[in-house]
Amino acid sequence: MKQKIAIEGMNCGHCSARIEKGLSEIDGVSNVDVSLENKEANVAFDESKVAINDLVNKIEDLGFTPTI
Ligand code: 9UX
Repeated sequence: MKQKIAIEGMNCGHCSARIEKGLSEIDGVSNVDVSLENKEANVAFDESKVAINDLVNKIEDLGFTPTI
């Protein structure tokens, strides 16, 4: 499935790159697009392997504030 997640706290392109890398490393995530401009991530994943909460927790661990 695909999920859009709003993200507060990104201030530069390195922030969005860190989130893209972090989400991409989760087993079962197939595509990640993080937009600094739009303050959001669009993530495609296998819902038998990944819960939305796993995505939220990863973004929080990286120091940002996600909202579904
Ligand atoms: Mo850029 Mo983001 O210097 O945490 S990496 S603001």
